[in-house]
Amino acid sequence: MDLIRVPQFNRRQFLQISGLSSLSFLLGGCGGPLFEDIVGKVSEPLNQRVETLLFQPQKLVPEFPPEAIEPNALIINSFRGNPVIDQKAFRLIIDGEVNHSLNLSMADIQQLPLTSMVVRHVCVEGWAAIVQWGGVRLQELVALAQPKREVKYVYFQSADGYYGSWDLPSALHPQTLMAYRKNGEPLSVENGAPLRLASPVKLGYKQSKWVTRITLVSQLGRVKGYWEDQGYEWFAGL
Ligand SMILES: Nc1nc2c(c(=O)[nH]1)N[C@H]1C(S)=C(S)[C@@H](COP(=O)(O)O)O[C@H]1N2
Ligand SMILES: [Mo]
Repeated sequence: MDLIRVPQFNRRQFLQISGLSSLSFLLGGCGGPLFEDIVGKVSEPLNQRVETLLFQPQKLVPEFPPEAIEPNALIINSFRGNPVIDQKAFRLIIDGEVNHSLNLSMADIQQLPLTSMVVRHVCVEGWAAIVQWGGVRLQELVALAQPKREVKYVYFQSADGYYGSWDLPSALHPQTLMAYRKNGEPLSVENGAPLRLASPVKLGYKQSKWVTRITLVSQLGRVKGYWEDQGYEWFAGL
Protein backbone atom coordinates (compact mmCIF):
# COMPACT_ATOMS: atom_id res chain seq x y z
CA MET A 1 0.00 0.00 0.00
CA ASP A 2 1.33 3.46 -0.86
CA LEU A 3 0.65 5.60 2.15
CA ILE A 4 2.63 8.55 0.94
CA ARG A 5 0.47 11.50 0.12
CA VAL A 6 2.19 14.65 -0.96
CA PRO A 7 0.12 17.65 0.09
CA GLN A 8 -0.91 20.18 -2.51
CA PHE A 9 2.02 22.54 -2.99
CA ASN A 10 1.88 26.24 -2.51
CA ARG A 11 3.41 28.39 -5.20
CA ARG A 12 6.83 28.73 -3.62
CA GLN A 13 7.19 25.02 -2.87
CA PHE A 14 6.04 24.18 -6.36
CA LEU A 15 8.58 26.44 -7.99
CA GLN A 16 11.23 25.00 -5.74
CA ILE A 17 10.39 21.46 -6.69
CA SER A 18 9.82 22.04 -10.39
CA GLY A 19 12.46 24.66 -10.87
CA LEU A 20 15.29 23.27 -8.83
CA SER A 21 15.15 19.76 -7.47
CA SER A 22 13.68 18.30 -10.64
CA LEU A 23 16.15 20.14 -12.78
CA SER A 24 19.11 19.10 -10.76
CA PHE A 25 18.23 15.44 -11.20
CA LEU A 26 17.58 15.93 -14.88
CA LEU A 27 20.96 17.53 -15.23
CA GLY A 28 22.72 15.08 -12.99
CA GLY A 29 21.16 12.10 -14.71
CA CYS A 30 21.60 12.95 -18.33
CA GLY A 31 23.59 16.05 -19.10
CA GLY A 32 22.45 16.03 -22.73
CA PRO A 33 22.02 19.30 -24.57
CA LEU A 34 18.28 19.10 -23.98
CA PHE A 35 18.74 19.18 -20.25
CA GLU A 36 21.39 21.85 -20.32
CA ASP A 37 18.92 23.87 -22.28
CA ILE A 38 16.50 23.66 -19.37
CA VAL A 39 18.86 25.36 -16.97
CA GLY A 40 18.02 28.72 -18.45
CA LYS A 41 14.52 28.44 -17.13
CA VAL A 42 15.33 28.18 -13.45
CA SER A 43 15.33 31.93 -13.20
CA GLU A 44 12.46 32.40 -15.65
CA PRO A 45 9.02 32.76 -14.10
CA LEU A 46 6.32 30.41 -15.38
CA ASN A 47 4.11 32.18 -17.88
CA GLN A 48 1.30 34.09 -16.26
CA ARG A 49 -1.62 32.18 -17.78
CA VAL A 50 -0.29 28.78 -16.81
CA GLU A 51 0.72 30.03 -13.40
CA THR A 52 -2.80 31.26 -12.77
CA LEU A 53 -4.17 27.85 -13.71
CA LEU A 54 -1.62 26.05 -11.58
CA PHE A 55 -2.18 28.05 -8.45
CA GLN A 56 -5.84 28.98 -8.53
CA PRO A 57 -7.22 26.50 -6.04
CA GLN A 58 -8.99 23.79 -8.02
CA LYS A 59 -11.65 21.90 -6.14
CA LEU A 60 -10.27 18.59 -4.92
CA VAL A 61 -12.34 15.45 -5.44
CA PRO A 62 -12.79 13.72 -2.05
CA GLU A 63 -10.59 10.64 -1.76
CA PHE A 64 -11.37 7.27 -0.16
CA PRO A 65 -9.50 5.62 2.71
CA PRO A 66 -7.16 2.75 1.70
CA GLU A 67 -9.68 0.20 3.11
CA ALA A 68 -12.11 1.24 0.38
CA ILE A 69 -9.86 -0.01 -2.42
CA GLU A 70 -11.59 -2.68 -4.53
CA PRO A 71 -8.62 -4.76 -5.64
CA ASN A 72 -10.41 -6.72 -8.35
CA ALA A 73 -13.00 -4.25 -9.57
CA LEU A 74 -10.94 -2.47 -12.23
CA ILE A 75 -11.85 -4.23 -15.46
CA ILE A 76 -9.17 -4.27 -18.13
CA ASN A 77 -10.53 -2.27 -21.03
CA SER A 78 -8.16 -2.16 -23.99
CA PHE A 79 -9.46 -1.60 -27.51
CA ARG A 80 -6.52 -3.37 -29.12
CA GLY A 81 -4.75 -5.53 -26.53
CA ASN A 82 -1.41 -4.71 -24.94
CA PRO A 83 1.26 -2.89 -26.93
CA VAL A 84 4.83 -4.18 -26.67
CA ILE A 85 6.92 -1.61 -24.80
CA ASP A 86 10.56 -2.00 -23.84
CA GLN A 87 10.30 -0.55 -20.34
CA LYS A 88 14.03 0.22 -20.20
CA ALA A 89 14.12 2.07 -23.52
CA PHE A 90 10.80 3.82 -22.80
CA ARG A 91 10.75 7.60 -23.17
CA LEU A 92 7.96 10.06 -22.49
CA ILE A 93 8.05 12.99 -24.91
CA ILE A 94 6.50 16.29 -23.88
CA ASP A 95 6.34 18.74 -26.74
CA GLY A 96 4.16 21.13 -28.73
CA GLU A 97 3.91 24.83 -27.92
CA VAL A 98 6.45 24.72 -25.10
CA ASN A 99 9.74 26.42 -24.37
CA HIS A 100 11.43 23.18 -23.31
CA SER A 101 10.49 19.92 -24.96
CA LEU A 102 11.24 17.00 -22.67
CA ASN A 103 12.33 13.44 -23.32
CA LEU A 104 12.16 11.57 -20.01
CA SER A 105 12.96 8.03 -18.92
CA MET A 106 10.94 6.32 -16.20
CA ALA A 107 13.92 6.82 -13.89
CA ASP A 108 13.68 10.59 -14.48
CA ILE A 109 9.93 10.56 -13.85
CA GLN A 110 10.24 8.47 -10.70
CA GLN A 111 12.56 11.02 -9.15
CA LEU A 112 9.76 13.57 -9.14
CA PRO A 113 7.51 13.56 -6.05
CA LEU A 114 5.19 10.53 -5.85
CA THR A 115 1.55 11.41 -5.25
CA SER A 116 -0.86 8.68 -4.23
CA MET A 117 -4.66 8.86 -4.21
CA VAL A 118 -7.61 6.52 -3.73
CA VAL A 119 -10.36 7.52 -6.15
CA ARG A 120 -13.20 6.04 -8.19
CA HIS A 121 -12.60 5.07 -11.80
CA VAL A 122 -15.83 5.29 -13.81
CA CYS A 123 -16.26 3.65 -17.21
CA VAL A 124 -19.17 4.66 -19.47
CA GLU A 125 -19.82 0.99 -20.10
CA GLY A 126 -21.47 0.86 -16.69
CA TRP A 127 -18.88 -0.19 -14.15
CA ALA A 128 -16.76 1.60 -11.58
CA ALA A 129 -13.87 0.70 -9.26
CA ILE A 130 -12.17 2.35 -6.31
CA VAL A 131 -8.48 2.31 -7.12
CA GLN A 132 -5.31 3.66 -5.60
CA TRP A 133 -3.07 5.33 -8.15
CA GLY A 134 0.47 6.49 -7.56
CA GLY A 135 2.46 8.70 -9.88
CA VAL A 136 3.63 12.16 -10.73
CA ARG A 137 1.23 15.06 -11.03
CA LEU A 138 0.86 16.01 -14.68
CA GLN A 139 1.09 19.68 -13.61
CA GLU A 140 4.71 19.02 -12.57
CA LEU A 141 5.65 17.72 -15.99
CA VAL A 142 3.79 20.54 -17.74
CA ALA A 143 5.55 23.15 -15.60
CA LEU A 144 8.92 21.64 -16.49
CA ALA A 145 8.10 21.91 -20.19
CA GLN A 146 7.17 25.60 -19.80
CA PRO A 147 4.11 25.93 -22.02
CA LYS A 148 3.66 29.07 -24.07
CA ARG A 149 0.87 31.33 -22.94
CA GLU A 150 -1.53 30.36 -25.78
CA VAL A 151 -1.65 26.70 -24.70
CA LYS A 152 -5.20 25.53 -23.92
CA TYR A 153 -5.30 21.78 -24.67
CA VAL A 154 -3.22 18.69 -24.15
CA TYR A 155 -2.98 15.71 -26.53
CA PHE A 156 -1.97 12.26 -25.33
CA GLN A 157 -0.60 9.62 -27.68
CA SER A 158 -0.45 5.98 -26.62
CA ALA A 159 1.67 3.06 -27.73
CA ASP A 160 -1.41 1.02 -28.78
CA GLY A 161 -2.58 3.71 -31.22
CA TYR A 162 -5.09 5.18 -28.74
CA TYR A 163 -5.11 8.96 -28.52
CA GLY A 164 -7.02 11.65 -26.68
CA SER A 165 -7.12 15.31 -25.74
CA TRP A 166 -7.96 17.22 -22.57
CA ASP A 167 -8.69 20.81 -21.59
CA LEU A 168 -5.70 22.36 -19.82
CA PRO A 169 -7.43 23.05 -16.45
CA SER A 170 -8.34 19.35 -16.06
CA ALA A 171 -4.83 18.32 -17.09
CA LEU A 172 -3.36 20.67 -14.48
CA HIS A 173 -5.76 19.53 -11.75
CA PRO A 174 -3.73 18.43 -8.71
CA GLN A 175 -5.37 14.99 -8.82
CA THR A 176 -4.49 14.33 -12.46
CA LEU A 177 -1.54 11.96 -12.39
CA MET A 178 0.73 10.21 -14.82
CA ALA A 179 0.49 7.00 -12.84
CA TYR A 180 3.03 4.17 -12.61
CA ARG A 181 1.61 2.45 -9.52
CA LYS A 182 -1.77 0.82 -8.82
CA ASN A 183 -3.02 -0.37 -5.43
CA GLY A 184 0.44 -0.09 -3.92
CA GLU A 185 2.24 -2.06 -6.62
CA PRO A 186 3.98 -1.22 -9.88
CA LEU A 187 1.40 -0.69 -12.62
CA SER A 188 0.84 -3.81 -14.71
CA VAL A 189 1.16 -3.81 -18.48
CA GLU A 190 -2.61 -4.43 -18.91
CA ASN A 191 -3.32 -1.36 -16.79
CA GLY A 192 -1.04 0.84 -18.90
CA ALA A 193 2.58 0.40 -17.76
CA PRO A 194 4.88 2.10 -17.75
CA LEU A 195 2.77 5.27 -17.61
CA ARG A 196 -0.92 6.13 -17.81
CA LEU A 197 -3.28 8.98 -17.05
CA ALA A 198 -5.31 8.64 -13.83
CA SER A 199 -7.71 11.29 -12.57
CA PRO A 200 -10.99 11.49 -10.65
CA VAL A 201 -12.11 14.44 -12.79
CA LYS A 202 -12.63 12.48 -16.04
CA LEU A 203 -14.40 9.35 -17.26
CA GLY A 204 -12.39 6.18 -17.88
CA TYR A 205 -11.95 6.60 -21.63
CA LYS A 206 -10.09 9.90 -21.07
CA GLN A 207 -7.48 8.07 -18.97
CA SER A 208 -5.08 6.94 -21.64
CA LYS A 209 -2.85 3.98 -20.86
CA TRP A 210 0.68 3.48 -22.27
CA VAL A 211 1.16 7.23 -22.82
CA THR A 212 4.30 7.94 -24.88
CA ARG A 213 3.73 11.55 -25.90
CA ILE A 214 2.10 14.60 -24.34
CA THR A 215 1.66 17.55 -26.70
CA LEU A 216 0.57 21.00 -25.51
CA VAL A 217 -1.36 23.02 -28.07
CA SER A 218 -3.39 26.22 -28.42
CA GLN A 219 -6.09 24.66 -30.60
CA LEU A 220 -7.86 21.35 -30.85
CA GLY A 221 -7.50 19.63 -34.19
CA ARG A 222 -10.26 17.85 -36.10
CA VAL A 223 -9.07 14.64 -34.50
CA LYS A 224 -9.76 14.74 -30.74
CA GLY A 225 -9.69 11.23 -29.36
CA TYR A 226 -10.20 7.58 -30.22
CA TRP A 227 -13.71 7.39 -28.72
CA GLU A 228 -14.50 11.10 -29.10
CA ASP A 229 -14.03 10.84 -32.86
CA GLN A 230 -16.71 8.12 -32.82
CA GLY A 231 -19.22 10.35 -31.05
CA TYR A 232 -18.34 10.12 -27.34
CA GLU A 233 -18.40 13.38 -25.40
CA TRP A 234 -15.08 15.22 -25.51
CA PHE A 235 -15.07 16.90 -22.06
CA ALA A 236 -16.26 13.76 -20.22
CA GLY A 237 -15.95 15.31 -16.77
CA LEU A 238 -17.04 13.53 -13.59
N1 LIG B 1 -4.25 3.34 -24.60
C1 LIG B 1 -5.47 3.03 -24.15
N2 LIG B 1 -5.93 3.67 -23.06
C2 LIG B 1 -7.16 3.40 -22.57
C3 LIG B 1 -8.02 2.47 -23.20
C4 LIG B 1 -7.49 1.78 -24.35
O1 LIG B 1 -8.13 0.93 -24.95
N3 LIG B 1 -6.21 2.10 -24.78
N4 LIG B 1 -9.28 2.23 -22.70
C5 LIG B 1 -9.86 3.29 -21.84
C6 LIG B 1 -11.04 2.90 -21.09
S1 LIG B 1 -12.53 2.88 -21.93
C7 LIG B 1 -11.02 2.67 -19.74
S2 LIG B 1 -12.43 2.39 -18.84
C8 LIG B 1 -9.75 2.59 -19.01
C9 LIG B 1 -9.62 1.23 -18.39
O2 LIG B 1 -8.42 1.13 -17.68
P1 LIG B 1 -7.95 -0.31 -17.20
O3 LIG B 1 -7.88 -1.19 -18.42
O4 LIG B 1 -6.65 -0.10 -16.52
O5 LIG B 1 -9.03 -0.79 -16.27
O6 LIG B 1 -8.63 2.82 -19.85
C10 LIG B 1 -8.83 3.80 -20.84
N5 LIG B 1 -7.57 4.05 -21.47
MO1 LIG C 1 -14.13 2.92 -20.29
